[in-house]
Amino acid sequence: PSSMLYTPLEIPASGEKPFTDYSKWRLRVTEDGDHIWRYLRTDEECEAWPQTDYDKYWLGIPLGLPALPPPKTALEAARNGYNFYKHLQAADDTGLASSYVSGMGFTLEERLEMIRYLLNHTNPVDGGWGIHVEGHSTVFGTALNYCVMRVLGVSVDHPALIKARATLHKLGGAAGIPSWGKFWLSILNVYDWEGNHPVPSELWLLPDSIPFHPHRWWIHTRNCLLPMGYLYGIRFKMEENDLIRSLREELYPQNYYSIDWPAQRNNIAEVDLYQPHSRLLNFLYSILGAYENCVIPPLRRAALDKCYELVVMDDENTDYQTLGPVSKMMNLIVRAHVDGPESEAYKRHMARRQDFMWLGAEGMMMSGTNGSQLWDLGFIAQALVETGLAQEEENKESLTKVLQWLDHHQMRKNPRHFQTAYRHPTKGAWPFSTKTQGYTVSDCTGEGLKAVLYIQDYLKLTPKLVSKQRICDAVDILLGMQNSNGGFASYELIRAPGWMELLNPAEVFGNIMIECNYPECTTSAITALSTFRSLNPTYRAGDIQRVIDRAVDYLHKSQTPEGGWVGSWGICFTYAIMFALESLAMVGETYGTSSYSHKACEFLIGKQRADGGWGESYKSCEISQWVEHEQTQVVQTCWAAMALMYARYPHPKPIERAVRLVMSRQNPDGSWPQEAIEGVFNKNVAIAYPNFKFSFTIWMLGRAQKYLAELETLKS
Ligand code: LAN
Repeated sequence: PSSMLYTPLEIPASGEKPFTDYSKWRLRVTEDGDHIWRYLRTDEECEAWPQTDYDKYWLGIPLGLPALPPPKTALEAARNGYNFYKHLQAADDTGLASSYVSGMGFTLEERLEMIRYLLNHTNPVDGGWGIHVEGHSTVFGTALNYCVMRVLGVSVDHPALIKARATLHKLGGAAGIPSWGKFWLSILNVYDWEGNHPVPSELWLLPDSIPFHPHRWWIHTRNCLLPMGYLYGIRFKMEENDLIRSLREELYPQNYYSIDWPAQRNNIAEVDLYQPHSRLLNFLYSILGAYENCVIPPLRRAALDKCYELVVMDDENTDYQTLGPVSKMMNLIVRAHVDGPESEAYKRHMARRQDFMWLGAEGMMMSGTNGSQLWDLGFIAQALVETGLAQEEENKESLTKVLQWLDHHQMRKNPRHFQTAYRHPTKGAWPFSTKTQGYTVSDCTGEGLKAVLYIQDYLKLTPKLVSKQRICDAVDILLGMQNSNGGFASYELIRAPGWMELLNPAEVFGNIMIECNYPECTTSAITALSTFRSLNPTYRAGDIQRVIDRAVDYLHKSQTPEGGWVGSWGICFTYAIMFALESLAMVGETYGTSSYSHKACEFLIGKQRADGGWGESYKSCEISQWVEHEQTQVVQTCWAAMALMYARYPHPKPIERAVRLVMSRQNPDGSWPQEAIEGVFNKNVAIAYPNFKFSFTIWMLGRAQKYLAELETLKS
């Protein structure tokens, strides 16, 4: 409603300094592992709830920790690293009242810090925004973030917006925004629905057995296209108000009211285009476009009802977090429209939105998930055990907390709406973030399982919290996630044929229509199975052997002619090679024994830089070819060195040089500075994993200490 219009704000030209008092922000970590940033208003509140080290760290406030004794060895550097990282381990605040911030809209402080985040991430050259923080300016990034700034209360003549607008117009204006942008602008009523290709909700009424039924699509794609189908079907749009009318003038170089909207459906700005439509898709769009002119009302109604039902099921399965932030905000609109702003659903959605809002030193952003809790814990747990740091008395308490967390967040049953919501089983699995979100991910289950086994079985110092039965549940889930050609996908089995990719409508994302196999996911799954088998040699031993054999076969076949593997979730070859070589080593294939491993090591060695490190750009992921980064990257140097060690690379020099590089970048307090972005998704979008600079450094350095010593003894 128009009453939702925010008051205009006076915003400084630069976002360098915080717009709110950073000493008043607190990260609340609930018993269920949710992360919620709160702004305390009074001094009494601040006194009663002092800022923790992890609050300060993420806010960019110096912790003032003393310099640690300068490390002389790799292990000492790893120990210093964990000494620091431990300060960021959160404690549950089971004591605090679980009252949710449930105002409508955003608080003033949140608005200010979101504005500041966007100001801090404009492209320094042209003032636009890209599809991710390191990308070039696009119409998608610039038009959407421009709208966000305006909605939040930034005035039309703010210097940053003047510059962004000029860039947007130079790129042709918002008319050429890619399809998901067309969708959001239409929702906001600053783009005509006629300018969108149809999003047919009727697809959901097809028999489930049809090869292209939407339940067979990759889960993120279908969970977004589902509420999109609903909102397109009813042509939902925001009520017109002064801001909307003004945006219609600001976003376009031409007169909004004279735009030929149907002609915009295929108008995608050159700078944005990553994956052009296939001819098949354009052909289907012409049929669907004709159908939109003569929809059969009862059929549309039935389709919309089915979409709504599925939206509700996803809301209820995830306690209103939904699968991810994009589907979440779309579901929220559907529920607001159908259930109304007074409904419980609406209120829960508002409350749950907080789980996705993250405050960093540069302001407030929305994250790609409600955190990366399991993922980060899984790696650091294994790192501590493998390096021996876990056995050190001072880390015992911290490790016990890790195990408790892993125990709490294993899913114990299948989702409430299970087959009806087309869900993959969850019993026994671990999610990427928390069990409330509750989606099985193959590699998260693998890393979660390994972490539990490492702590419970390799160390004798902790109670066994996760029972044998639950461990076996995790094994069962993993065994059930292998695809017919031996690989593992992300959330589910591959449910549709490969040609479905021809229907990718999103222009800015690659590989999103169906699940596919990933070397990374495959490795996490089979290394977990193998770790399990070494401790429990009798349980489903035959199945485990078969799964591992087929997975290794998949890895052999997916190696590129140059010797690498293409990574899909981290950047890029460096990331995937680390995983693949871990898998191969597990079945005895190393540098000395396997041509696959040998070739991969040589490939990596060929990329080592003069300073001893590695650096690969996110652009590798876009084109599936190695692209060098301008700078050496600590995290990638660790991945590469880990890969060489998995492969039992026989020459110490390259590993020693990597160790020196990583140690040279360590701060006196044990931490490492943030460098370039680490992760990626859908080929074209980079995403941050800020804890990798701790887990992989500690892990690599600790392993290297042992590995280099071993090589030394072998030599003598
Ligand atoms: C993630 C993050 C983790 C990642 C790994 C576990 C590393 C991977 O091996 C499997 C896939 C998974 C779980 C993954 C899938 C896609 C996610 C959820 C993300 C990259 C984080 C954000 C992204 C999601 C699609 C972002 C929402 C944006 C849309 C455009 C839909």
